[in-house]
Amino acid sequence: MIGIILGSKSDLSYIENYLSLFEEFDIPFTFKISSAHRTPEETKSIVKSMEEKGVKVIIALAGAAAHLPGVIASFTVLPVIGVPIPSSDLKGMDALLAIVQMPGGIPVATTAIGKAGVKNAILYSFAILSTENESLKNKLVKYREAQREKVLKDSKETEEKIKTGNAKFFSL
Ligand code: RP5
Repeated sequence: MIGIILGSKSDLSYIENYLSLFEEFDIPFTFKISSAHRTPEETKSIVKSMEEKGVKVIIALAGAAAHLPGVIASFTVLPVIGVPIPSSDLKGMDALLAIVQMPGGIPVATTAIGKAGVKNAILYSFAILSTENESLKNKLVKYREAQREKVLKDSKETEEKIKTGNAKFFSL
């Protein structure tokens, strides 16, 4: 259902920790490394093959002059989410601007730079699928609820910890 393409093996460390989200949400995914400038023809075949296999959203990670998401979007009308990777000396600002500044007509959604961007790209792809999948929508709601509970728990625990000595701490 979700296709992932990395511009280079050097981008792998940014997504490794989040691949478990596919298991957690029970969403099938496929994965390839393909470069827009080193393997342009293979990139096109991969996109076409993803379309044939029923992929609904493509997530593309790319750093530096990050043209991969735009090139992918040139081959398909499927939603493409580009994640700027901070792999260059410009720490992802180059990739962010390259991905976000797509000329009008060939849309590419853009996330934050790096790991937060990768995590959100995956969750956003689930959100797209959830518009036609009630059970997935419920899972996303539960995922948000767990984050809310964690913040409340963190606040309570931290409050207890900092109430030390004779400080005039007051609880809300
Ligand atoms: C981009 O250039 C890749 O997405 C990677 O982030 C960056 C550097 O690639 P390598 O030279 O490490 O393969 O194409």
